[in-house]
Amino acid sequence: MSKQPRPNIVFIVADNLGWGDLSCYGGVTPTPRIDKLAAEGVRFTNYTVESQCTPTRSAILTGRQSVRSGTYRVTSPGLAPWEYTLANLLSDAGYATSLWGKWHLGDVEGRLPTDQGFDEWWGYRNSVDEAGYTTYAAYNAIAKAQGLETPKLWEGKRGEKSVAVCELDMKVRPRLDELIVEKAADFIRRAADGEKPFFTYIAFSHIHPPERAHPDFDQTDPKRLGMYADILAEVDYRVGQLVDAVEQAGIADDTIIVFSSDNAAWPEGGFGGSNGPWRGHFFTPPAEGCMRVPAVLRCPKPAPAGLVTDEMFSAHDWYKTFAALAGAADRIPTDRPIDGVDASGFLLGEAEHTGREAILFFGPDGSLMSVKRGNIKVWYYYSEGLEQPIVAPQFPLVFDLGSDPGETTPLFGSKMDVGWMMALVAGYVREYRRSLTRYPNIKPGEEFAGYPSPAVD
Ligand SMILES: [Ca+2]
Repeated sequence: MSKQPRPNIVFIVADNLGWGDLSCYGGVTPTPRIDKLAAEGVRFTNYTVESQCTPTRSAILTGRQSVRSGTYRVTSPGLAPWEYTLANLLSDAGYATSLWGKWHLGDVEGRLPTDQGFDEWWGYRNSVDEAGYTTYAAYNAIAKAQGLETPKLWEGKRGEKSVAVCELDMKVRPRLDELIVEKAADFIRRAADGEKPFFTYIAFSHIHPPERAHPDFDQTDPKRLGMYADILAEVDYRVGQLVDAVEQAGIADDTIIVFSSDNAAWPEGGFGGSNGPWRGHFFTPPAEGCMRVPAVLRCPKPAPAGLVTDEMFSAHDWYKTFAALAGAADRIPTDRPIDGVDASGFLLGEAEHTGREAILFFGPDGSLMSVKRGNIKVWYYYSEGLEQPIVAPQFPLVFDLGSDPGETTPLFGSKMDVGWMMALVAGYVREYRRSLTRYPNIKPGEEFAGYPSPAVD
């Protein structure tokens, strides 16, 4: 029985989980709960994110390329309060909203989750890197001498100042996702009893270094040999706990559950992970292994079940899609470029395509690194690793992902008859560049107040 005409949204995002990590994507560590979610819903095999944590989270919450918002790298000061986040939009449409776990879109008052449309939050302002700071005697000595605030976990409610609740350190690290899921499940239970539909954004700390396995998963199964596999097993279990919370609250028929990742794994870093058959990793933009990650979701019936699709879909597309599913498409701002498409028809089984035909991929320096349209992929810039520069080839590199998923053989050098492919994707580049004359990109940290209205131009 449907209490709500509008669906609840449980949006779970893992940190640095690769395309090939889940068993439903061919991974070797079993992830039965996530696989079941996919089997009951949709599994995207061609889901694209941005190059790092902050950019993808910015894209999810604004529907915009992060380069437009000045959030194209992890050191960004975060989203300008002017941005109208998915939480703002759904909140204005009558949703209860909450965020649990990682934020990473601004660490100062005025740019925290409760300043950006969330009713409540609990988690950390930046990245879990900071959990490792206090393991250094030197850091502790400097923090003490200079009166620096050590990394903290925070909580806040809309209209109130966020407060630090405890240290973010390696003692709490193994239990972080247990705590995140406890808080999120409690919210789901409370919201299920409330009058409003809800949107909850649950950002796991796994699988981002510094890592430490939870005691319940730390070499507790003889089939698992290492920490990455132990943590993957935990990620799966935590997703299961959230699915159970939804089902036990009796709202499964009214609730969309999404599980995805924010960026690729970094197996070359020595810790583990798999980006499947795709070339490269977290630090090799714009290789496919850097931008393509898992995304599965389950929509209320009669949406498709067990659909595996190679339709293009991107982090930017949740915004318009959720707005449409919430019946709030009229709240999508018209005073700024929104790059996402509305794929609600596809998710409900009413349309054959998502509506996304191409994706522009920007690097951590804000440069337009590549365009992908179906299996045609064109690189304008690339990097071969964390310690390598971003360079421009003499000619753009053209790949056919259908024949060459590993992007091993640029076609121009071998065939030379691919100019039409370059011309085809150049149209999307021109369209983006044209938008900049009317809507220049916001600079990182800029106190942006809005674009002049057309009448003023
Ligand atoms: Ca990440």
